[in-house]
Amino acid sequence: MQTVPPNSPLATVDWRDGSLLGPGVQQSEKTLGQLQAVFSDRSEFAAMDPSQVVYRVQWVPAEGANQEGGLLWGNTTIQPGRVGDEYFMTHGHFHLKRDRAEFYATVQGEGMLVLMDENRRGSYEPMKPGSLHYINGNVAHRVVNTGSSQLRFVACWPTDAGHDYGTIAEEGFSLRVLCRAGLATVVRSDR
Ligand code: S6P
Ligand code: ZN
Repeated sequence: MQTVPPNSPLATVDWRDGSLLGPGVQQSEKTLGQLQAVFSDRSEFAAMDPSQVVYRVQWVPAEGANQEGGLLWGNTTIQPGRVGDEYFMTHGHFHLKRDRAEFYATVQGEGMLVLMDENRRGSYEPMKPGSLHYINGNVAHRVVNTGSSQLRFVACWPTDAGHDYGTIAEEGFSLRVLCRAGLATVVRSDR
């Protein structure tokens, strides 16, 4: 009988921090300067270094670009920090294909997953190591690092979901997470 050789796994996840290793792994980073549209305190923002990295993303495509029915796996690492009272956070987005859902699971740190539907109804879920979050389709999502260390989470989402950043850049989220008397506090932020 002939033995059958195995295929190689897509990549390796280091479960200590969620990071990915492998030839197909891609990465990007967002600096403070690229997040000008999202922080509310413009004068505090202007005094900060725009080249400072706020978060890094890794992902690995399992199928070709925009493949309907395919999935992507990735992770995000958000640095601790604030612009004035507002914690460092991701830009946040709707999916371009609005009905595409997503999973997030927290590996390290603490934070908030901020959600908003297309009628600007907002909600949020605390993130801590092990917390699993399901993001429905048609819901914008952003992660805020409310802790004093890195916040790291893994994610799985449809290959053809895409990102609509423009709607968030123009209209913002309806909730903001601010540090008030040392505590992470969620406030309404309607435009
Ligand atoms: C992709 C998924 C994440 C984010 C990442 C950065 O659908 O939600 O990988 O891309 O957390 O956030 P943002 O808002 O800059 O894409
Ligand atoms: Zn997403």
